[in-house]
Amino acid sequence: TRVKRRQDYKPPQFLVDQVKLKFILDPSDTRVLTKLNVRFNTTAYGACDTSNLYLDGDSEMIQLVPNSLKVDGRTLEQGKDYQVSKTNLIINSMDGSGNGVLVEFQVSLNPSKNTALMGLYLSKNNFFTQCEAEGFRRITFFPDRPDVMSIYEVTLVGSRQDYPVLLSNGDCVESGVCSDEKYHYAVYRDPFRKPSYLFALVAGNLVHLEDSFVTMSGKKVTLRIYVQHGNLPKATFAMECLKQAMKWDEEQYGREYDLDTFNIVAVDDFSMGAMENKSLNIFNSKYVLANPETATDSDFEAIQAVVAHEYFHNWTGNRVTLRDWFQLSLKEGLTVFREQEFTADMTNRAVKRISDVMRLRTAQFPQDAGPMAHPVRPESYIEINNFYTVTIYEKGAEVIRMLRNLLGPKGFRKGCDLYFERYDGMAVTCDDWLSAHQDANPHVDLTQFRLWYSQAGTPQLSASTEYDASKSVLYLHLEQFIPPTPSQLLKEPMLIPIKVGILDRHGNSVLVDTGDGNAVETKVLDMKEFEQTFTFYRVPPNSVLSMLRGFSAPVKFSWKHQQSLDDLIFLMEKDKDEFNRWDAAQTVTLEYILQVANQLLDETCTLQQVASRVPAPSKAVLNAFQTILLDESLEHRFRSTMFVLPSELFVAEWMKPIYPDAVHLARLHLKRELASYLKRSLWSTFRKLEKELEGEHRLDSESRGKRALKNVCLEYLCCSQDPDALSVALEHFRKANNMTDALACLNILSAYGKEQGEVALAEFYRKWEHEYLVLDKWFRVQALVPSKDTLHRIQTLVESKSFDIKNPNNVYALIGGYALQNPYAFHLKDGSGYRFIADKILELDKINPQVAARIASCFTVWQKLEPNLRSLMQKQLERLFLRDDLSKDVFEVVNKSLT
Ligand code: DPP
Ligand code: ZN
Repeated sequence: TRVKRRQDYKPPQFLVDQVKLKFILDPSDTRVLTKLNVRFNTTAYGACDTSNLYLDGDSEMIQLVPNSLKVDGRTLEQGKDYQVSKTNLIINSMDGSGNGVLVEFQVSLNPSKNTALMGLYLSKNNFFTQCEAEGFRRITFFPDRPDVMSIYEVTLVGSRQDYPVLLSNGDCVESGVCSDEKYHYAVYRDPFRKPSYLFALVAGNLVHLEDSFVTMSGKKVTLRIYVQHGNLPKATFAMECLKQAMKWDEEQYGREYDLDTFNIVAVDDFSMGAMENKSLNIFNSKYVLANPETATDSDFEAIQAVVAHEYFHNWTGNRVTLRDWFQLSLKEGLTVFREQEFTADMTNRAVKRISDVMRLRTAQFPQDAGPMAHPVRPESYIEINNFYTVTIYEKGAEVIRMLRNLLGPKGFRKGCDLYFERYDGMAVTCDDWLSAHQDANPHVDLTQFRLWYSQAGTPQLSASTEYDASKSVLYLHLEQFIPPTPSQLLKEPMLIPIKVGILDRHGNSVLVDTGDGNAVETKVLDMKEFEQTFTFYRVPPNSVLSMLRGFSAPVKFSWKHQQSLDDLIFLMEKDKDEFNRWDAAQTVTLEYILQVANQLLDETCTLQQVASRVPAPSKAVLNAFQTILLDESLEHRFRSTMFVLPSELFVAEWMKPIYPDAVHLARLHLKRELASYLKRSLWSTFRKLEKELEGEHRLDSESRGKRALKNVCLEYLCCSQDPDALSVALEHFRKANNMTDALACLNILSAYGKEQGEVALAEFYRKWEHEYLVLDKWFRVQALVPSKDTLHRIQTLVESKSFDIKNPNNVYALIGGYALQNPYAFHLKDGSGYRFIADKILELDKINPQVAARIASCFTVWQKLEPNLRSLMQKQLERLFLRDDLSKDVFEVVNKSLT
């Protein structure tokens, strides 16, 4: 298996100016007539007599139709003029002068067999494509790399009855009925040059919602969302989001949409979230379809984010695209950042920031500390599909955020403007992105900042202070350490922007005065060395530092000498920075959970025994939570977020080795302690909010916040299995008029109520049996039941008629939920959880390697586990490794995990 390296990049030998494709659509034998105008790349290589043309093509998917290959009209002979291998088509002795040459051929393919959902495939008898990253080579032979950009003209021919809708990128320039009147056709032209990964087609029996948007220069754009029959009313929310996103990108970045139509198509079978194909976005239906009966508040928020994300790609990804796949974060990190800012503007900035950081800490930090750790711009890969990661996306977005903080909003905008102006229509690199910002901001030196792109691993930042009372001076000593990661043992110090504030004992802001004559409420310290001391002047005694406000850098921060509980509680209650109030609560609870977990290790004990064995959480902490719960001046949503304890996955990051059961018990113990101390306030808050929410369902952000807090209260009330609380939850479940409440109750009941959980699950199933997206939630709820019996439940469910292992959403919900998000149920002492998942990975690998590899990432943690689990997991990895029929995708994960 070949490793691809960034350093080996070479420009393409041949360019393709024009692509003409004609699809004759048939479920089992689709024909693709391909015409390519190619030309030797003399700019990069100079002219030569002749050169071989290599076209990528996956021969397992596509067959070249015999005698169809012509060059400039001359039919070529296989073996003599060209060869076809497993991975490409090589045409010998092509003109190397740089003049255009016409290459024509026909391929046949079988979309109905395409379970990998990469290339052209069928979903519910409709045709869809997914080409990013390397799916186009499963449609036709082509130099399938993002730096080959072409103008496309696409003709679709298909049955009028089966495929009334025919779509591709760009504008429809012609359509009509074929001479055989059973068929019709449509011709699309996309005026923008694009890489093959942005090609798309859709053909099927779909309906659409239509709207329009007038751009800032007054151009009217037709917007359409295509869905299956019956789903139209569920598309209206996504349409609103699309218009919001279009407007926001004009206002914030001056970016206008550039074609007359913009289409979104929803599909149930899709390996990822969505895809930004030029003017024809294809979406996993769960990020399009929503109404309050079937979708939760979080679903609505996810739809808003994903619709915006894909739309924003039109500039960050499509107009300016990637030179090679090592640059993936150039479009993804930037687009995630844009989407996060958009969402923050549309909803609640602090809460959005908190939820993004939760995700980073729960998913990205472990990745950055494990065998799959890679820099934001990776140096090598075996399978690029494995690099659509939280590091490329979420850490990539953090890097952009730091850059903007470094340059200031104006400087950042100047850099972005220059980037768009300079590189429009080009395929570029992360270095180009930085050079645009450097050139637009000559007063800032970005040299050291570049390390964020090349060094993997989460920097660890530790701090201590010294106070000189006689001078009112506070010294802050900082140290950074970047842990070794695969193939990167020694690291250079990074530029870490640290936003700090100072509070006096009463909670008033103290101006941060570093002696530069500019004392302000918050200041960004640029940490550049391994060790560095910062001095603050005019600091009153007993002041408290508020570090890393807004999470100004993606680092693991800690105090050398643990911060006192008093200080943490003080920050929780008084910090001016809402993010840091939440973070102080996280630190307080994390430390307690760790303390308990480290005391339990692998002792098997009940929660009652835990309670009698470990110190109770401090009254001061419990009171602080009480104060927050009852503080009406705080937004509901923020209060509910304060009660989300650090996830088991995040807690495990801090435990060496990891005892998953101890983490689970310790966390649940704290939850129950909080619940019992706050019982009365939880009830009163719950009742109050329940009243306020009575009547018609509302989707505004205040109502969403109320629901979130109400359901958090209910969860705490039920976590000790109090029968009264559980019956309220069941009643609440039954009368819920929206999915947010129904699902929250279902989660609570299945986690904490034995019989009530079963009853609710059965009722839910009967009600929603025929709603595909809702059933997916039903699977996930069961995958997440924190019980040692969950495995049996999953084993039954995967065999049930409702579960389809070919459907990625089903797999992510049930198998992924279990293996990746439910440590307590997954880590079974006899290794049966691991064995089951390894079996499923092998089964999935034959169906959809990309999905299989994502599931396989649950094994990357093995070296950090306690010895028994560690060796059980290792066995399953070795079992996988010994197979000689693994896909590149799964092989890469397994191989890296074992080295
Ligand atoms: N480029 C897609 C995204 O929007 C993934 N294929 O992230
Ligand atoms: Zn994206």
